Amino acid sequence: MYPTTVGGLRLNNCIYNAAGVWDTTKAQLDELANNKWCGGIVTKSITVDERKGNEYPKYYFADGYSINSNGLENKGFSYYKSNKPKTTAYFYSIGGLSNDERKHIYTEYQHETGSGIELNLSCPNLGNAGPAYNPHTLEDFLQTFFEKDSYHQIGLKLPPYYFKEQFEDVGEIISQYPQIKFITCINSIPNCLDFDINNNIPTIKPHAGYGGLGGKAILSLGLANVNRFSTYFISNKLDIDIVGCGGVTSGQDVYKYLLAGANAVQVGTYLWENGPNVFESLTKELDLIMKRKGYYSIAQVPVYNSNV
Ligand code: RRO
Repeated sequence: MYPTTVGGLRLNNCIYNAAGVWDTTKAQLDELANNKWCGGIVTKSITVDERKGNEYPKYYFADGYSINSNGLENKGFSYYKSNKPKTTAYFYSIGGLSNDERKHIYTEYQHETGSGIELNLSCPNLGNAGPAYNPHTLEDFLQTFFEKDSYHQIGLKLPPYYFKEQFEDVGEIISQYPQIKFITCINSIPNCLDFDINNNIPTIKPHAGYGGLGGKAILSLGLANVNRFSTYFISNKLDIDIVGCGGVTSGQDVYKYLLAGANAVQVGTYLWENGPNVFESLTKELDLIMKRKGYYSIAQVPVYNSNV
């Protein structure tokens, strides 16, 4: 086991689920909580009211990658509060369909001790894109979200960015809000399409077949996003944790996220396809690499600084 902290919360292992995977029902949450290898739990992204989400089929998996357009299916915000498992670090993923709704959900959760908040500003499958897709909408959102003198401690789930300037712009905006204790990079890649060639139709039904790409295919983009932010935070002496997410299917991949600068790693598609036993196998694979290198703590992994 490799303990870590994310946004001030202690996790007994640095590997856990990605928001939206194995975290919608009480049975799933309990299964994660009872799995000692799963270091924390993030809920499915939450709205005030229960949502059925988009029509089926809304998830497709083949050849190591997935496309989803789940559409924020969740059981509503009180469900995730009353069914909070006792044992593990628990993060509410706040979805919300508007900025007002995000704030409303947040005010219900903010003073709960022992829980964290991962504010999802990057859902790829809603009509209007989440505020983090554009630095200007991100800045406007954060300005209204953090009222003066209010006490907030949150993390942000960010979309993938592609250009160095984007990381600098977003990094600078984030640096102005000491309430932001961690970021999670990356959400699925929006606007992806695949075909079922037997039937000459897209593989998923909502939004004309377009959805968010996850799985092995997005590992290197996830690593790059973690490392760009890690390098920015180190250069600017910012104490913000980074959770790596995207494309993990082995202990090697977990180790790569640690090298890139992550404090913890979330697992999405691979967990969805194989179930919670993956936490044990990923940890044991990571353990072999760590032992081979003589490391006993993730703090010993030499974080790569790309500012050269
Ligand atoms: O529910 C979804 O369709 C969804 C969300 Br909120 C998200 O943040 N990322 C994703 O791939 N799917």
